Order: sequence, then structure tokens, then C-alpha cells
Amino acid sequence: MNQRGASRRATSRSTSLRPGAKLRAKIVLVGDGGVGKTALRRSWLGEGFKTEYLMTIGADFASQELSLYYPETKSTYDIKFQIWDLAGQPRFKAVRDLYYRGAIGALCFFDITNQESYMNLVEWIQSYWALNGHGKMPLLIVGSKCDLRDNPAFPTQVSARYGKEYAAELTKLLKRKYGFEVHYMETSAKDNINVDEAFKVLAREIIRATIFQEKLRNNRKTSQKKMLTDKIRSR
Ligand SMILES: Nc1nc2c(ncn2[C@@H]2O[C@H](COP(=O)(O)OP(=O)(O)OP(=O)(O)O)[C@@H](O)[C@H]2O)c(=O)[nH]1
Ligand SMILES: [Mg+2]
Repeated sequence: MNQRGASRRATSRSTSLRPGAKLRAKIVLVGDGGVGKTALRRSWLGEGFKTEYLMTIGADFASQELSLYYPETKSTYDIKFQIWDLAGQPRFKAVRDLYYRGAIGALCFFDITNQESYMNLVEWIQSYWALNGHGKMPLLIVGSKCDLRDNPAFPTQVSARYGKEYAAELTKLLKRKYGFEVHYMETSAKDNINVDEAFKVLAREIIRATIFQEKLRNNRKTSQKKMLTDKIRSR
């Protein structure tokens, strides 16, 4: 994918969220090389599972729509995900960094059989927030390849507790100010476990954050208006 294509799509962000209107949401899939980002994307799009590893070069693009009922507003929202599946191998860093701009959601992966990929998660999250142009935006922590959980061929594993605690810590830091929660989910592209759910949970948090930001903007506008009216009255 060329850079012009990347930046053109990066700017396509719908700022208001109305039931019936389509929310275009650019999302990125990030995490170390080989953690299973492409496999999960392919599985969600119904493209099947491949056992051989074909690393992503730079980034791959796909789009997919989903409708989600959001109980808090009793409304259904249509979301068009523009999915940027970024290359995780270190050699692609420079080109990869160009693709974050405009992203309002991320699936941040580690492989449950690879402790280093868990340790590196923090850097992936930092890059996403630093380079998307909007700051601290929603994300889901994905513990991938859960079909290998407790498989004796993979003796070093990251326990679910680590994923859950990490997500809970981030939620504590972010929820009050940014309005969304961070969840942890274990997935398997191979056995189709939690594939739809991962994208749905991310969609829900993007909706939650967007509604929260809209409320903040409206409250700010109302209090500015009130200040102005009070000033005029007091003259
Ligand atoms: N057992 C198992 N293997 C998986 C799963 N997901 C991916 N794999 C395997 O892990 C390897 C890497 O998967 P990819 O999806 O290409 O990894 P990636 O994160 O896209 O890697 P980069 O493109 O290099 O960043 C492949 O051999 C896949 O078959 C899974 O859910 N279970
Ligand atoms: Mg890939």
C-alpha cells in the first residue's frame, strides 16, 4: 500500500455518531511479528487459516462493516472498519509508523506462548497513542493463539491474569478522562475463538468514547453560552 493511500484514508473520520449514520473507523492491528494479527484479520473476513508464516510487509488493508446495538443509548450503530494490519517485524518500523495517523481504535496483540511479545505490548500502545493524531484512543488487548493454552509443547505461557490486570490498570487510568474501558480477550484464529467478539468489543468502546467526547463538547458549549449570557445580563 502506498503512502498516499494511507494518509488519504487516515483522514476519513466521522466525528458525530448518529443512529442510522455510518461511523467510519480506522483501526490498526499492532504487536510483535508473528503474534497472529493477519491470521485474526483473515479469520474475521472469512478468508481461512494458514499454518505457514508469511510476514506482512509494511501494512495490509481490509474493510468490514458491522452493526452494533449499544444498550446505553438503546440504539444500533453501523460501523465501517478500515483495518490497517501493520507489519510487526522491527525492520518495518519507519514505514509502519506512517499508518497510525487517524486511527481511532487498535487491537494490541501479544501471543500467549511468547512472553517477549507481552513485554513489548507497552511500546505498541505508546506508538499507537503517540502517532494517531488523536491521543489516547480505545484499544483492546488481545492474547492470541489461545488454542495453544496449556499445550506442553509451549511450556512458557503468559497467564490470563497478566492480560486482565494490564487491561484493568489501563481502564483505571483512562475511563474518567477518556470515557472508555480497556478489555482483555484471548483469541484463536485457528479455532475461531473470540474473533467476532474482539472486533465487537473494540467497536463498543469506540462508540462509548465517541459518545463521551460528544457529551464533553456539548457541555463545554453550554457552559460557554451560559457564561456569555451571564456577562451580557450583568452589564
Ligand atoms: N496455533 C495458532 N497459530 C496461529 C494463530 N494465529 C496465527 N498463528 C500462526 O502464527 C504465525 C504468524 O501469524 P501471522 O498472522 O502471520 O502473524 P502477524 O502478527 O501478522 O505477523 P507480522 O505480519 O510479521 O507482523 C503463522 O504461522 C500462523 O499460522 C492461532 O490462533 N493459533
Ligand atoms: Mg501480518
